[in-house]
Amino acid sequence: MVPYLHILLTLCNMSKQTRYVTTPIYYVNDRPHIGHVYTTTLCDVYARAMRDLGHDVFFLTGTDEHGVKVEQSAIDKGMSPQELADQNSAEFKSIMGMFDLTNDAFIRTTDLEHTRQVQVFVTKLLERGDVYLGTFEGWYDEGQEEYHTETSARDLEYKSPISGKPLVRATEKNYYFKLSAYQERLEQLFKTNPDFVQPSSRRNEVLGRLREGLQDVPISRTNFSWGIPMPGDEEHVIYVWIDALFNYITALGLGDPTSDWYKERSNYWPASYHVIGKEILWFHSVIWPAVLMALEYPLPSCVYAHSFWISEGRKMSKSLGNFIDLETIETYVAEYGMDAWRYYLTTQGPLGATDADFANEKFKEIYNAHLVNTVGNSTSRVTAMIVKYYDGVVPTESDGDTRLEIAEFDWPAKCKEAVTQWETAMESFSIAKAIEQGMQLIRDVDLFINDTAPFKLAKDDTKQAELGAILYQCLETLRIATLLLSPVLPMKMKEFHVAIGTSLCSENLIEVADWGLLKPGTTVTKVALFPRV
Ligand code: ME8
Repeated sequence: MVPYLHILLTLCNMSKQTRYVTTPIYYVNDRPHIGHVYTTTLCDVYARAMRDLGHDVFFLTGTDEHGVKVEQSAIDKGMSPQELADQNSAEFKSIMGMFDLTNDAFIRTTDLEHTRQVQVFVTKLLERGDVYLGTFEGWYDEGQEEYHTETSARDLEYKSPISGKPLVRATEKNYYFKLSAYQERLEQLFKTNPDFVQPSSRRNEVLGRLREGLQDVPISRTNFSWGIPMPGDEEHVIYVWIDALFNYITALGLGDPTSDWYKERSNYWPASYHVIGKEILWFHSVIWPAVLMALEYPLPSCVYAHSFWISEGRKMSKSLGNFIDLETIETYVAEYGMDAWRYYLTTQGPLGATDADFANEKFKEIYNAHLVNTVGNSTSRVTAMIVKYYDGVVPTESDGDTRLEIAEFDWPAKCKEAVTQWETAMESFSIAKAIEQGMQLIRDVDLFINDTAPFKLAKDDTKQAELGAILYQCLETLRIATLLLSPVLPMKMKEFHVAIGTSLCSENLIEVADWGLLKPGTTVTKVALFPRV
C-alpha cells in the first residue's frame, strides 16, 4: 500500500506546473512605503491563487543593497554600508510578516550565494565577448543609478525623470555589455511574443524606444567600492543594476549547480511574472532579456509593469513628505483590518496604465460599499437566517429527488462560470478582474434574496421546502464566492469558512468550488466580518 501511495504522490507532484513570481528587490537606502507593499501584495495574491489552483509556486522578494546611494547614506549616518544594509533590509523583511505576505524566499544582494553567482555570470559574459572594456562618455542619473546617452539625456532635458535633479556628465573607463548585438533578437521577441510586456501600452513605449536603436551599456563603476568586484579587475565594481537583475536567477542557484538553492529551486526558471513599477521597465524588458539571451537562458514569460500610487491627488515625493509610509499604513490596518487594506490596494491600485490616487475618503467609501455592505452584509444575512429558521443547521437544496430551481438563477452554472473566469484572470495577472468574479456572485446573492424574499416564506408553513432550497443556494454560492476572494481576504474568508463548517481550499480550488459540496446538516454560526467604520 505505502509504495503505491508514494508513486501516486510522485505522479501528482510531477503533474504540478511551476509558477515563479518576483517583485523588484527594494533599495535599502529608503524606508518601505505603500509602493513596495503594493507590488509585494499583488504578487502575494497571485501566489496564493496559484497555490490554491494546485501549482508549485515560488514567490521571491528581497533587497538591493549595493551602489553609491547606499554607500553615501551609510557615510552620512556614520555607519558602514553593510550595517546600513543589515538594518534596512531587516525592516523590509519585517513587512512580509506584518502584511501576511507569503514569499517563499527573501534574497539580499549582499548574500554570499548571490555575489558569487553574479561573478560567475559576469565571467561567462566576458568569456563570450558579450562584456568588454571601453570608455563611456555620457550622462548619469545619480538617484536612479542609470546611465543615459546624449540623445536620451537631451530628451529628458538633462534632468532625472524621477527626482528632477540634473544629470551629471560622466566619462569613465568601464566594462560594457554588448546590448547593441541583441537589437534584432529583442525586436523579434516583442513581435512574436506580444504579451511579453504587460499592460500593452507599456509594451508600445518600450518598442518605440527600442526602434531608436540600442547602444552598449556600461556595467561597471570605479568611483566607489560598495559593490561586487569585477572578476579579474578589482578596481571596478559591477554596476548595481546588473548585480540586482541577476537576483532573479541567483535566488534559484542557476549560477552554482552544486548549491542547495539550485537543487531546490532551479526548476522554477523561467519566471512566470516579473512584477515591477513602470519606472524600471527598460531594465527588465530590454537589458535583462538581452543578458539572458547572452547566457542562453530561457526568458521570463511576462514583465508586468504597473503604474504609480499618488497620494491625495499629488505625486509622492520626499520633498513634499507625503509618502504613505509604514506608520500611515499601520493606522489604516488598525482601523479597517489587514484584509481591508489588501482589498483596497489590489482592487483600486494602479495595475493598469494609469496612476491611482490613495485618498482617505475613497478608502472609507470602498470599505463601506464593498466590504461592509456587500461581503459583510450578505454573509451575515444568510448565516443569520439559517440560525434563525433552522437553528443553524444547513437545510437541503432538494425536495425529495427534485432540485428546486428558483426563478432565473441557475447557481451551479453561474458559480462554474465565475470560477473559470477567475482562473483565467488570475493566470493573466488581472488581479482586480479576478476578485470581481467573487464580488459579483455575492451581489447576485443579494439580488436573489431580494427577489425571493426568504423572510416572507419563513412565515408560510407551505413554503418550507422552498425556503430551505433558497438558503442552501445562498450559502453554497457564498462558500464558492469566498473561495475566490480568499487570496485577497485570507483572514476574513477563513473566519467565514470556520463559521459555516467548511474549509478553505488548499491546492484544488477547482474541485472544492464544485457546486453541492456544502453538506446539508452542517452547523453554521452567524458572522459579522466587517464592522462599519
Ligand atoms: O527600483 N507606486 O528599487 P526601489 C507603486 N532596486 N509602486 C511603487 C511606487 C509607487 N509610488 N514607488 C515604488 C528599485 N514602487 C531597484 C529595483 S529590481 C532588479 C531592482 C514599487 O526600492 C514599484 O514596484 O526604488 C517599483 O518598481 C519599486 O517599488 C521600486 O523600488
